Formats: sequence, C-alpha cells, structure tokens
Amino acid sequence: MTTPAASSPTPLAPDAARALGERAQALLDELALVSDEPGRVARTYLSPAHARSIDLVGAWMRGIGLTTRVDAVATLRGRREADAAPERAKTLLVGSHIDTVLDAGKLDGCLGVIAGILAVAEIEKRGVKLPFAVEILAFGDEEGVRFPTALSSSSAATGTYRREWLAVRDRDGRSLAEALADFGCDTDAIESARIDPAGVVGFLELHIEQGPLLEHWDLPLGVVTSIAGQSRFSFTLDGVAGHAGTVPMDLRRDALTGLAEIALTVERVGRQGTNGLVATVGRVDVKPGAGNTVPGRVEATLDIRAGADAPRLVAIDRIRHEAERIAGRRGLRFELTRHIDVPTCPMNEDLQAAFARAVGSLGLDVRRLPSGAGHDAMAMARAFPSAMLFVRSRDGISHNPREWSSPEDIGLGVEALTRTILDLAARATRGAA
Ligand code: HGY
Ligand code: MN
Ligand code: MN
Repeated sequence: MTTPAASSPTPLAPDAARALGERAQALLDELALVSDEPGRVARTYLSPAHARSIDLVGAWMRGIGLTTRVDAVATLRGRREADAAPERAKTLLVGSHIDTVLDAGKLDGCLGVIAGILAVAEIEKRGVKLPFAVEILAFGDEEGVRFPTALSSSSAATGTYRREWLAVRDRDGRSLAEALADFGCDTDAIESARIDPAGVVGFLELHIEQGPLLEHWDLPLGVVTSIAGQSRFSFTLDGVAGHAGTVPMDLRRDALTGLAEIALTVERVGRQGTNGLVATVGRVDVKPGAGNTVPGRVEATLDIRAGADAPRLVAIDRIRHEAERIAGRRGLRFELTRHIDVPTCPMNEDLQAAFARAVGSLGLDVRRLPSGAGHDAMAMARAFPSAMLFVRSRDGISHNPREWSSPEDIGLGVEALTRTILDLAARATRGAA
C-alpha cells in the first residue's frame, strides 16, 4: 500500500540529507572497527569487543548530554530527561542492537542506535522542548550468535527474560550466567532491567531493510507493518565414525551425508511454503572433522520463518517428520532442540502512522512492508507500543560486509526518526494541553 507524500511537505535538501547521513556513516565506520576478530566485523554478546563498543557508544551518548548506564544484561542506556515535569514524564524508547553476526556489515542494528543519538542531537540543536524523556537503548544480544538465545537483552527490558537461558553455553562451553558475571553483570538483578510499561510512550527502531523491496520500489524509506515469526533450532545426527579407506559405502552410517539429505529437504519445504516461508541450515559442525574419517556426528542449526504463524508451524512439523525418516533409513540418531519461538509480531498502528507522517513530511511516498528479519522490536512489542522504519539496502544485502545504504538514505532515515519524535512530542503536548 502506498500513501502519497504529505500535501505540504518540508523535504530535506539532498545535501543536508547527505551531510546527516555522512555523520552517521562516520560513527558507523568507527564502531565497525570494534571487533573481536581482525579484518572483519564480529562483535558478539558479552565479548571484549562488546565491552569496547559500550565504551565508545556510551561516550557518544554522554557527548550529547545523555546520562548513561549499563543494565543487568549489558544493555547500554542513554537517557535525556523531559524538559517539563521530568519527575512524572513518560519515556520514549529508541534503539536497536550493537551486537553483530560474524563477518557482518556496519549497519545492521548499529544504525538504529546511532540514528537515535543523532536524532536527539538534532532536537537539541533545533531547541525543541520535549514533554517526555528519551532513552536510547543499545541491546547486546539481538543476533543470538554466541549463545542459542536471541533478543535476550530486549526481553529483559520487557520482563520476558527466561532464566533457563542462563544455563545455555557458547561453543567454548561458557554459560550465559558465567559470561554475564565475567562482564560484571549481576544475574540476580536481571529483573531490574525491566522497564515499567506504565511509564513508556513506545519504542521506535530505525533499521536497514536487509531485503530488496525498497530498492525495487525505488524508495529510501519504508514503514514496517509486522515482523515475521521465527523458530530457531539446533539438531544433531549421530552415526558411526569410520576409516575412509576401509568402510564400504553400503556399511556406512555417515552423519554428513545424512545432514546433506536433510538440508536439501529443508530447502524443498521452504520453497513449497506460503507467506514468505524461509528455512535455513546456517551452521554445520562435522565431527571428528578429519579428511580420512567418515563423519560420525554432525551438529547443525535450523532457522524457520514466515509472515504468518501457521505456515511456519506446518513447515516445522514437516521438516521434523522428514528428518526423522531420513535418519531412520540411514541408521542415524536425530535429535532436534528448539531454542527460539517468536510469533509473528504486528507493529503498533499509531506509531506506524507517526513514522508515516514523518516520511510523508519529507515529500516521500509512504510504502509499508513486512520484515522477514527479526528485530528487538519483536521483544519490545511484548510490553510497549513498538514500530520500525526501514532504510533501503543496496541489493537487499545484509549479514555480509557488502551491506550498504547511501548517505542520502541514511540521512533521510535519521531525519524521519527525528521528525517522528517531534511529531509524538507535539501530540503529547497537545494532548496534555
Ligand atoms: O536473524 C535475524 O533475523 C536478525 O538479523 N537477528
Ligand atoms: Mn538487526
Ligand atoms: Mn541481523
């Protein structure tokens, strides 16, 4: 659905959009250098790079006058008090995540945090008084790369943290509880990270689209209608390791060839699904991993998403059933463990409308689109009105160092976020009048 631009827009001049976007890109470039691995962006939850990113982004927040703190699950929070009656004012939450996938781009998550900082700086520069506080949240565990959790830090903000997550382990065998303690977090204080919904206006997240639609429509921005539900699993296949030179083909119980048949089944089920169903085997560890040994064990991941819950749940059952049949035929033991089940999440209509007004005020047509990628807004929507605005991704690429958005599009995204905050402030002020 496309809504035409506002009748009397106040577009941002291209050079102003570019300048604003270049300011954001400079910060994104600096943050991208904070990595756990040389030569590529890899910043996982509670890692040394995560700690350094908190220092860097926290300094940027304090540099624009925010007070900062790190909560019990290592979320960095930067707060600007309301200009009127701060003691009883509500809070508008703005933010995204600063953890990354491995060999990541520079924008996924980080753009939403940096855009929040630049938006508050713009509001200060324009001298506009706000009737609510603004709190910028930099979540540390959206991607779920190090631990088989996801959205754990934004879940803590909404009081939906699951304490069983504390027992999950990373690939080095370190538990989440141990990693939080190593980071200086108090796992007994996790409940203190919860934000009381009674005091919250809502949650706004600016994020790259990570897909091809805005580019296809030749639009810089788009308002998100809903976020695809997702289910994430790990699974193992156990056969028998053997000598690659002596075990005849018909006597093998090869875990890797079993995995291969299951991975092709996952792809086929994904292709046959509806509502944008996607199914992915993203990581495979082959044991013992020697070239002259028939693989005896495989540990892998399974990620299934769709724009509606029913097709996703049907696909899970089909994949489970077919994988069990393949494993049985091949003499393999198949074990599937579910780690994440997040239902399809509609975005708040009023906040969508606020984003739409801001985009329209820039003289841009307003297109609405679903998100296939997961976001912290899915967790935040459990407790607060939440909405997202997408910035066009070149070639729709993300989770890849080639991830890129133009400075003009980024600048328009920051300006749209700024105008959305101002729109909500004006409405809150009128409402209070
Ligand atoms: O996997 C996702 O959808 C997100 O990038 N964490
Ligand atoms: Mn993201
Ligand atoms: Mn991501």
